[in-house]
Amino acid sequence: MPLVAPFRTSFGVETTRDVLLVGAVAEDAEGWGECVAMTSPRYSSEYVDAAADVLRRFFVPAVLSGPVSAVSVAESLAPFKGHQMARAALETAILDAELRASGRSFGRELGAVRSRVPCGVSVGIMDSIPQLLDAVGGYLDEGYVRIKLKIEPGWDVEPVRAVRERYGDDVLLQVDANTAYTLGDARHLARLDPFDLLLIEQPLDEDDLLGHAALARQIRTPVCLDESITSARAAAAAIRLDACQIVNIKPGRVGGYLEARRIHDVCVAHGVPVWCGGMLETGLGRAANVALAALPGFTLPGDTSGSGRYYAADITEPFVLRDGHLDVPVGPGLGVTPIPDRLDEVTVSTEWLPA
Ligand code: NPQ
Ligand code: MG
Repeated sequence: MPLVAPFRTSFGVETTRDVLLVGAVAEDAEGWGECVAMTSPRYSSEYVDAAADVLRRFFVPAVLSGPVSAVSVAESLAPFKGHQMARAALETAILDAELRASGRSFGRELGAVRSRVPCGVSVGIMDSIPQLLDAVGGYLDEGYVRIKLKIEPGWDVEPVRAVRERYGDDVLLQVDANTAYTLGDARHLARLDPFDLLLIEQPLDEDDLLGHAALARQIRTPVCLDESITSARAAAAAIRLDACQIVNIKPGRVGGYLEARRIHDVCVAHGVPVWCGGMLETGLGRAANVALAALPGFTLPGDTSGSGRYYAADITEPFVLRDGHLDVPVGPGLGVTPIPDRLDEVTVSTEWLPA
C-alpha cells in the first residue's frame, strides 16, 4: 500500500508498506490478524516474506494440528523460536474470529477502561527544518496531542530546538532513535535535556539493556524502550536493571495482544508508564491497537494515529481523529472489517492453508 508521503527513520526510507494479513475462517466467524513485519529486516530481524514462510511451513500447521483457540496458540508455537510478528498475526486472527463468534469486542476482552484514546503522531526525518516545522504544524492543526520526532546522529538537537521554539513548551514532545546511537553519544544526548522531552525511545541497540541503564544515569530525559522489549520477561528485566523508565508496547513485536497485556500488567505492577506503539497498521491492526491503548496503564498518548497519517485510502473504514482522540471500536472482535473492493484493489496474492 502506498504511503501518503515517504517515512524516513534512522534505518531507512519507506514509501510503501507490504501488508501481510492472516485470515482465520471458522464455521461461525472470520477473523483477521495484521502482520506488522516490514519488507526488509531493518526495524528488527523479521520481514514479510519470512513471516509468510514460517506461518505457511510451521506455525499454521502446528496450530491446526489440534483444537484451535487463541489462548492455546502460544503453547502450540512453543517448540519454535522467534518470529513474534508472525505469531501475533496468527493469534490475532484466531482471537478475532472467536470474539466475533461470541459478540465480544477486543476492548472488552483485553480490559479497556476508556471509550476513546488520545493520539500521538510519529514524524519522520526531513530534508530541512522548515519542512519539519510545516509537517509538525499540520499535525498539531489536525489535533494530535503528542509529537514524536524520529532522530539520528545529525538530526536530533536542532530539530527538537526548532519545534520547541516554534510551537512552545506545552507541546507533548518525544524522540525516537531506533537504535541509532552508542553509549559514547551520552554527552551529546544530554544536550536534549533542556527541552523537557517526555522520553527518548530506543537510543541504543536492542540487546543493550546495560547500555540503556548506563545512559539513563547520564541524561535527564526518561529512557523508553521499544525494540528491546520482546516479551513480558524482557520488560521485567529491563525494569529491574533500570534500563528504562517507560515502555512502548507493540503487540506485533511481542507475539500478540495477550503477551502485550502481560507487559502492560508487569509495567503497572512496577509503576512504569506504557504507551502503544505503531507499525503503520491498516485499519485492522489500528483497531486492535486502539483497544489495547484503552487499558488503564496506557497513561501516555500512543502512535495510534488516524488512517490518513499513512494511507490516502485504508482497507477498512478509516480511523479519523476527533478532538485528538480515536474511539475504541465497540463491535464484535476488531469492530472493523476489510472493505471487499478495497481489499481486492491492494491484494497481490492470496494463499489458502487448509486445516
Ligand atoms: C517505531 N513506528 O516506533 C516504528 C518504526 C517503524 C510509527 O515510528 C513500515 C512498517 C515502516 C513498520 C517505519 C513509528 C515502518 C515501520 C518505522 C515501523 O520505531
Ligand atoms: Mg520506536
